[in-house]
Parts: sequence; structure tokens; C-alpha cells
Amino acid sequence: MSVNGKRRLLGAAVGLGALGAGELLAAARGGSVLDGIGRLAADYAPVPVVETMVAQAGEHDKEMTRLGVALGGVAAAAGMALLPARLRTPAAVAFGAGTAAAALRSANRSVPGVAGGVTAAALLRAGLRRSTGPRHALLWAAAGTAMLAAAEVLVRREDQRHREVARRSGPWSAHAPVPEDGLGVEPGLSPLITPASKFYVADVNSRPPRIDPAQWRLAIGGRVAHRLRLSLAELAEQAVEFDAVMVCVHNTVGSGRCGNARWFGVPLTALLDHAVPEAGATRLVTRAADGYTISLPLEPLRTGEWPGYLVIGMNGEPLPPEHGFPARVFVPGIYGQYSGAKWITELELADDTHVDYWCKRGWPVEPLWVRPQARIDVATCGGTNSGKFTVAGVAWAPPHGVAGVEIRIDETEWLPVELGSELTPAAWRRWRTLVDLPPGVHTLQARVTSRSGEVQDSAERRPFPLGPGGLHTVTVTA
Ligand SMILES: Nc1nc2c(c(=O)[nH]1)N[C@H]1C(S)=C(S)[C@@H](COP(=O)(O)O)O[C@H]1N2
Ligand SMILES: [Mo]
Repeated sequence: MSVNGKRRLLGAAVGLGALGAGELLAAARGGSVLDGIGRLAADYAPVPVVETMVAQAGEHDKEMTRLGVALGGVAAAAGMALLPARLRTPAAVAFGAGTAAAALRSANRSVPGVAGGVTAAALLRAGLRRSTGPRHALLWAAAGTAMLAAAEVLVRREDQRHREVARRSGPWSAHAPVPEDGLGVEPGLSPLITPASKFYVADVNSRPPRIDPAQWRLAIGGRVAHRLRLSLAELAEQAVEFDAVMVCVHNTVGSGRCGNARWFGVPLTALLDHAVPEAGATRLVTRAADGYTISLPLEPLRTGEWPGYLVIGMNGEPLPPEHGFPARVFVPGIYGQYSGAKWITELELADDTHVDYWCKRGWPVEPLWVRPQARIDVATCGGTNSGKFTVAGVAWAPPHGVAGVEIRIDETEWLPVELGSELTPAAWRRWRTLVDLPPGVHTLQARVTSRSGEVQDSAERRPFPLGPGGLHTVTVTA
């Protein structure tokens, strides 16, 4: 290996060690260096990068981000090892300053991250100066790997502890019976209500912020006559249960960035009535513990034309941390990115000057409504030597509701299918049918029509900037 190659390898090993030490130190205090840098990347990544990441990483975006950050740190250290000695200190200082600044972005636990970042930078500088040869490299790399693993264990333990705190803060539910739609259990078909543990998770953080329910209060402020501070228990007294599908604007046809839950929340109309908006208040800005903000037009929320909720429960339990514990806002029918801010700290009534998190990156200012979509969950053959297939799935068209679902075989005519009974127009609806297919390869497609008469758009479209379009298509062999 060339001299530079060896130096680079040593640098990478020192980088791994330094990163491991910084991460372990941060983790011992409940923070993370990697998560802070990951968040910085999410905050500044250009739209095409975000879109590619969402499309490629799918449900593993958080792990991919963490891995990418670790590899990036190691690569940076490898590069630093090639710098002339006099430039290494400034480079290490820049590295420390960068990670510390990044840590400030990790939702509500930045101090440990800053400490970890500074530690990593100091070790990096010392390591690059003093270490020589493969033996040192091996030691740094081994220690770094072990410390990263230990940090991961600590963080998971802390997350688990917080999950328990969250779970025990309830139960927040009106104890309604478990709903049924008459379709029973069909292997492979999504349940009518998505369990929280199977519900998709989408946000800009590597890990959910941990919020102490005893300290937490929902603040309602800005242009209001009465500022309010409400505890979880006070909110629970006014909460009601409602069923609704939540859909990510990145939910391309057939994918799983959507789920149907039985939510427990306080109607925003009630909260706004208590607070009494002042003249000049035109937007409801929802502020979250992770710095994420969403703003919605006030008028339709105040009148109830758009039925919004401050949600504190999901499927009979408090919200799990990854779904926004202790509280989130949700307006059924509006994509999650526009209506579902998790880890809410404040509802601020404001004028039109506020700019939301995603709007800074080119997403439209006004909320996007969920477009009707049908998904095929099941296309299974009834038995050998049979062309009979059960085809089943879910469809949604909030807020109006699903009027009908149709499937078509090999792009021929559309055939109506059996619908499960409707929970409520804002929820998803399950469907099922039996088809007889001649031998060969066939395509199956599904589409939904909403009760407002809107037929699912068959033109394929990428999520950015108006939401996805197209028909879910699956191929089967009879
Ligand atoms: N505070 C906060 N809220 C957020 C987000 C976020 O990044 N931060 N992401 C939004 C997006 S894009 C979606 S699709 C929904 C997803 O909610 P879920 O993770 O509970 O499914 O949360 C929304 N609320
Ligand atoms: Mo989303």
C-alpha cells in the first residue's frame, strides 16, 4: 500500500475511534452526535436528495442516515490524515464546531451531543498527531466499533425507558369496541386498524425526541385573547375518539407510508374557542419539539370545516414516542407532512408571514389534500390447477369517503369489487373480490372513486411537489 493509502487508513481508524468515543459520551447523557449530524443533513439536503433518499431507503431511512453519517465522519477523518500537519488542528476544530453545531439540531437533547462532538474533535486531533502504524489503527478501529455499539445499547435502553413512561401516561381512549367491517380475516390483507407498532414512521429525526409528560404543557399563544397552558390530563378530559387514515405525501401507489388508526384527540375548534383568536390571526402555526413547524389556515379549522384535532392517543393507548408522544396535530384528509406535526409544544396563532419547514424547500404553502388511492394487498391463487384468485386491499378517499373500488385485469374493463363496511369517510376501507384468470401472466390494477365523484388519477406522478399519482399494478401468474 502507498504511504498515502496507509495514512488514509490510519486516519479512518482514528476517525472511527473518535466518533465512537464522542457518541458514547453523548449517549451516556441521552444524546447523540450521529443523530445531530443526520438531522443537519435532513435540514439542508436539496429536494432531489431528499426525494431520492425517501424513494430508495423506504422504511429504513433512519438507519441509512445514521450509517451514512458514520461513514461520512470516517471518510472526513481519512481525508484529514493527508493534510499537512499545520492544517490538522484547524481541520479538527472545524470538525468539532460542525458536529457541535449539528448537535444543536438534535431534538431537545443537544447538550450531550455538543459535548460528544467536541470530545470527538479533540481525540481526532490527538490521534492524527500521535498514532502511527497498523497496530494503532487496529486499536482505534476496534475501540471505535465497540464504543459505537455500546452507545447504541445505551440509547436503545433510554428509548425503551421513555417508551414505558409514555405508555403509562394513559390510557387515553374512550374505550370504544374494536371495529369490524364484515370482511373478517383475510391472510395478507391489512387489518382495519393498523397497530401502532406497524404504523409507518416518517419524520426528519433519527430518533424521536423524549418529552417528559409530567413537565409537558400544550401552549396556545400568539394572537389570542387567552393564552392557555394545558396538561395531558386536562386535554384528555375534552378528547374524543375518531378513525382516520394518515397518509404521507411520499406514499406512492402500493407503498406502506400510510395507516388507519383510531385516534383520541381534542377538536381544534374547542381549543381555539377557549383561546379566542384575535383579529389579524390568519394561520395556526403548530410548533414541535424537534423544530418542525406546520402552519394551516385558521378559518376552516376554527369553524370546523376542516375537522382538526390535537391528538394524544392512538388505538386506545397514549401516542408512542415515534408517533408524536405526548401530542400531535392531525387534520384527517390532509397529508401528514401538512397536518400531522408530532411532539407538539405550541399552537401559535399568527399572520401569514410564517414559513414552514418543508415550504422552505419548495413544497406548496397551502396544505395538500390526500388523493384517492387503492392498494392491492393480496393477489393469491385459490389452489393448484385453479385460475381463481382472491384479490383484496385497502382504499381511501378522505374526507368524502370511498364510494367504490374497481379492479381490472390486463387493462381491460373495470370491475366493481366487494367493499367492507365503512368506519367513517375519513378512514380507509377494505375491499375484496374473486377473479378467474386463464393460464398465463396477468396484470391486476385497482382504482378507487370517492364519494365526491373523484376517480383515482391513473397518470403516474412523483410525490414532489403535489403528491403521487398512478395506479397500483401487480403481476400474477395463473
Ligand atoms: N415534529 C414533526 N412532525 C412531523 C414530521 C416531522 O418530521 N417532525 N413529519 C411529518 C410527516 S412528513 C408525516 S407523513 C407524518 C408521519 O407521522 P407518523 O410517523 O406517525 O406516521 O408526521 C408528520 N409530522
Ligand atoms: Mo410524510
